[in-house]
Amino acid sequence: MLKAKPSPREIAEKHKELAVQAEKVLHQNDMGDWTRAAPDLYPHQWSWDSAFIAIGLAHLDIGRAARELRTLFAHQWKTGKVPHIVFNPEAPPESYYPDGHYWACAAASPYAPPAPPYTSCLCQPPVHAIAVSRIWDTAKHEDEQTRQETIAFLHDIYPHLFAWHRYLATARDPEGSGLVTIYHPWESGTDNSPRWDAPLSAVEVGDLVPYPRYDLQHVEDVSQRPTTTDYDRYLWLVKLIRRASCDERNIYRCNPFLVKDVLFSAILVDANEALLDIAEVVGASDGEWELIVGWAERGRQGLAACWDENLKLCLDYDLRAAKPLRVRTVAGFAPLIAGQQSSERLEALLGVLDSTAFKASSGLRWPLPPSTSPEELAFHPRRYWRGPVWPVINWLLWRALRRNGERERAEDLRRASLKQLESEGFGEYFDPYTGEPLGSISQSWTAAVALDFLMGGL
Ligand code: 9WN
Repeated sequence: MLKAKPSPREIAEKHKELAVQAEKVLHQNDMGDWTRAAPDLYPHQWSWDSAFIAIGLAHLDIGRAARELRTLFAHQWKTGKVPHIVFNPEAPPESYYPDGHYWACAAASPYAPPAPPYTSCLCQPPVHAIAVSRIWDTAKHEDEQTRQETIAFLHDIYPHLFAWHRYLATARDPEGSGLVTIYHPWESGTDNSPRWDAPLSAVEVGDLVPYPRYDLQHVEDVSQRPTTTDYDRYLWLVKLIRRASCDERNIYRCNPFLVKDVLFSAILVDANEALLDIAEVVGASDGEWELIVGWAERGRQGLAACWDENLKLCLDYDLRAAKPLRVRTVAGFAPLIAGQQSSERLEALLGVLDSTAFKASSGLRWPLPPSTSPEELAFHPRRYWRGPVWPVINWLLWRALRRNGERERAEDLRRASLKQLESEGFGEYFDPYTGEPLGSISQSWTAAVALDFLMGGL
């Protein structure tokens, strides 16, 4: 028997101090209309970070949450793309590299938004419509004026979200596979994951001028960040994308890194469902409604085709090498995030999540899934996306479990996440064995998901 769900007030009361601290982090990183991803390591506006941040802000100030996304979408490209970074012109020099000047060339594209501020020409997973629908859910419990203001926000943002999803369903999926193609590991949001080891190793780095690694100054131990070999490849890919004039067709034709990303694609399915909620409120046309439904269906079919019967997980697909990328990471749970798969597949996915390959791996500080399975050779407990636990991924899985009707499992995940955050604070990621916070401190999206965990997803 499930215990009665504690009310948001009871939860908030129990973890009052965590809520106070999370709010403090968001205030500290607040730039007025947008939020730095982190105070030192990431002094700019990152795309999917902002979506998670808006989800947290919705519990503090709905208007400010809406503004976070309005600011980001003010820099949307004419193609519909939402840039992965909007560079803060006031960021201290020597704080993050590659910086706005490095990307300035992107502004030369006829599709780029007015600059400065400069934007990168990459993108990140589309959590935005999910954030907007969460803002709307929260506003429903507020006074009439807040509700009306939020409805006005939904009307303003809907066409931007639609254009963003259409871009992903077309320019990023010319094959009509239902799966989104990424051009660079930074687009996956899980940059240094072993998911990208094989396609990255095929990237032959040419002439690169020496470049600074400011990121290494902001972590305690350089092993927490990507290696020089990885960074050389990241920067080389950026150079190639610039050389292709940031033009989609050129990139598609020439880029050595071209991968169908299952986590990105699954988030798009979830986001398309969320977009339907918004479309209903704003009274979108039947034509748009049908397109969105079609994108979600195609996404699910695409993910089903990436299922690996032995691993019982979903695998990314390397378009250049024409083969699946066989490594067990949290991205493999993509069908759970997309939802509505067969009960057989759901059971198989839950079995892997609960197994020693992930949550039940021996010696874990909390039963939370490491970003890469400890049973993989590439696993490393402290290196970035190669093993540490990421609260935003836990949030995505928590949401996915609830959407799949797995309320008890979802509750367990939420409880363990709250314990982790209460004990260790708002690190960027955490060592799965010692629990130690790693990477950046005072990471905005970690604080944001803590608030939403506390509010029980209301
Ligand atoms: C590159 C800001 C971002 C997150 C990504 C995370 C990390 C950047 C970096 O930080 O990526 O975009 O320099 O490592 O991997 O998911 O959006 O928090």
